[in-house]
Amino acid sequence: MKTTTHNIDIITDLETPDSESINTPNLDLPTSDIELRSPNTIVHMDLDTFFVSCERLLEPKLNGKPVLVGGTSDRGVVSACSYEARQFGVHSAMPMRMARQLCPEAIVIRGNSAIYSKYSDMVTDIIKEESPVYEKSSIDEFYIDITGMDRFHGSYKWATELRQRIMQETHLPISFGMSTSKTVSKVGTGEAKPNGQINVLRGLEKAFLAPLSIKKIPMVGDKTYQKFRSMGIEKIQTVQEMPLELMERVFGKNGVIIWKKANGIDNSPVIPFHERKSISSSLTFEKDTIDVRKLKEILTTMAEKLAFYLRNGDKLTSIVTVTVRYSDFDTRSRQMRIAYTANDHTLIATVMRLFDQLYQRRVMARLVGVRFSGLVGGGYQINLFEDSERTIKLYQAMDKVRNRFGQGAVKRAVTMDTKGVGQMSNPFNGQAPIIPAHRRS
Ligand code: TTP
Ligand code: MG
Ligand code: MG
Repeated sequence: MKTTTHNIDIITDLETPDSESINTPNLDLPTSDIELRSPNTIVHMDLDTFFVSCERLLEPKLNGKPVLVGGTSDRGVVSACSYEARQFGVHSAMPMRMARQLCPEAIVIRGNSAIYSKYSDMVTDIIKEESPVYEKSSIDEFYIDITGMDRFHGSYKWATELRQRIMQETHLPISFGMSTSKTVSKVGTGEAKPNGQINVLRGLEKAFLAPLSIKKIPMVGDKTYQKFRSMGIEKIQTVQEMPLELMERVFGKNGVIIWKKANGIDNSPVIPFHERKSISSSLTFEKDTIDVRKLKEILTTMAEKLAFYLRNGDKLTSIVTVTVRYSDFDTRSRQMRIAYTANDHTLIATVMRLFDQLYQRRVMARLVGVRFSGLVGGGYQINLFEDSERTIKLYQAMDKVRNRFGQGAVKRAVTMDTKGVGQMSNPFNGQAPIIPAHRRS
């Protein structure tokens, strides 16, 4: 079957895309300039032990107890853990087997992602209603730009009231950090947790960060942390005092960014969250077809590739849409809301289900397409609690091979002979940004 057009697009909901202003943090200013030129007020909010808190709403007996949500088999991993469990050294993404050994009295729950998505939406609705500009950066966290609000209303008072409203209406504990930048506010939220709030005043960013562990800087992962430790560095203050050139020599480009973050320099804008932002793929056939097996293979390939892009871009989707255009141009779409995921097996199964419901007319098809929308960022590669450690490692290994040798390097058996779904450049990693900034900071 020959194909004529293949499209992959990132829907941005922008009438006039402004690729210049996208997601390109302007970090080039010295601190003193930033302090003068950055009157931004940014709030970062993150729900406390989110999945566990949802479970506690449904079962109050879990309050005050060590609780783990995650894969319940021995090979599963911990998605969320209560503070009572953290005291035993348990943390997210730890193999469940190890967590159980560390904290044998923990109550382990398999979880229900549909419920977490529902609560995530409830919190989002409140923030949407109250906030001038907000970005949903993962299933349970938000950045809100309230620059200029001081003139009308105390910004700290505003953030405090918003937090109270969220807690009263959803009964979920949430913490926030407020400062002049996203980085400092996010670190602030971490310090305020559990169940707290913090305001880092302008000019005090460096002093606030100085005594904290370098682990607290967003983007310092395990590997980078170990490298710092091998250099004898533990506190952010030491990084603040290091020459920028040294950081660049040791850590490359990332070293410069880490150094700037450590110094509280971060001008990156809050990028408004849009429900409809999406990634999609469609294919118009040169010759219309009625070959259901072939159509399914193409849709599987599309879902697989789009899911790979989501994972590579650290995104999760919550709405799947399948479109079929018949030879008479009659175009039908069907969509389904699902719990946030970036997993091939969930997404392919959903696409197949939608296609089966949709392709009822049994007449020639001219085009098929898949769209993933309702995207959010995830601070982790794969977040589904039902994933076993093995599945997560499998996806990570597959993605690694794809990143090295190209997307065609690893394929599911059913898609092996699918041709015509062309190679696509990675829409999240290339220059083209996923969400254009609607405003400049
Ligand atoms: P986080 O906000 O990172 O963690 P948390 O809300 O459980 O705890 P904290 O009070 O420290 O914010 O993640 C939000 C939810 O996302 C978390 O409850 C479960 C899920 N998650 C995963 O599924 N896998 C992961 O690796 C992480 C980090 C989170
Ligand atoms: Mg959280
Ligand atoms: Mg979070």
